[in-house]
Amino acid sequence: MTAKTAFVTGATSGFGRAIAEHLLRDGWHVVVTGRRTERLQSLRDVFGDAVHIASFDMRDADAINAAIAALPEGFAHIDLLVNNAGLALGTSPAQRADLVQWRQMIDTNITGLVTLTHALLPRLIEARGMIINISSIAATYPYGGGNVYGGTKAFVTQFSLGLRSDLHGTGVRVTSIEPGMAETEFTLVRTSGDQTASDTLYAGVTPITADDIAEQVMWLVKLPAHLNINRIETMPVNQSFAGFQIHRE
Ligand code: NDP
Ligand code: 8X3
Repeated sequence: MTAKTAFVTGATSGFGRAIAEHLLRDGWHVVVTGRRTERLQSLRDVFGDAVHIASFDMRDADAINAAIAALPEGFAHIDLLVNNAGLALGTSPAQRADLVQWRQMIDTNITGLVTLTHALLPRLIEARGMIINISSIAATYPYGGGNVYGGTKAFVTQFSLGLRSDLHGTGVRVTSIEPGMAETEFTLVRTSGDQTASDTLYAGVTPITADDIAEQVMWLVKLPAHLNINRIETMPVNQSFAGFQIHRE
């Protein structure tokens, strides 16, 4: 049987790398993307010809389209798109936030994601395939300093539901995965490389792991073709909700 092909963005680290590895171990062909090409090469070193490296910046539409146009035979028919690449930058309240960081989150998490999805939709429809978008609990639950990051993830969740509507009748399935606190390089990136801040955030917690999310992806891809899981929201047991804040005059 011909191997199925997945396109996994942000496969250099965290969820994306774990998702790529789980799919590869299950016999899939995987197009892996990210800016740090040497990390993508390390996947190819382990999994060989089942891996196609497409190194580009999600903010560069021309590079996205060129990478898709250059997909070799054996990787051109896409059965699964995992829109995972993304980031949070900064934890400051809106009134002290950096506009450059805000724009980078929007350009990556929203504009890059929709550009890539738009380009791959014809292939996904032809394959009666599946789209898995990595959103976040930040899409639903606001928190101080989450401002634009939460806004980008609310977009990802709502875009996922909208895609389901538009793709009605095509057989293409769409799921929004919405994880809570997970230990990856996410906080290191968010804090511009502050390892202490990252270690402090996860101290005394058993966070979600990248493998936990990869296992959700594997569960989704093995479901019978007549089922669509719209959203999966997951938190570590150590994480839950806090109340509203009241400012008293
Ligand atoms: P990591 O920082 O470990 O991984 C992020 C991935 O995104 C990397 O592979 C990175 O690749 C890629 N990426 C970021 N910016 C770009 C860009 N401009 N162009 C191409 N690739 C890019 O974090 P996670 O694995 O945690 O994050 C994966 C997704 O999960 C993100 O969308 C994040 O918002 C979401 N998420 C994370 C949670 C968490 O607590 N960790 C919880 C909920 C959702 P490279 O830098 O090599 O380009
Ligand atoms: C990452 C989870 O709660 O840090 O999307 O925003 S959170």
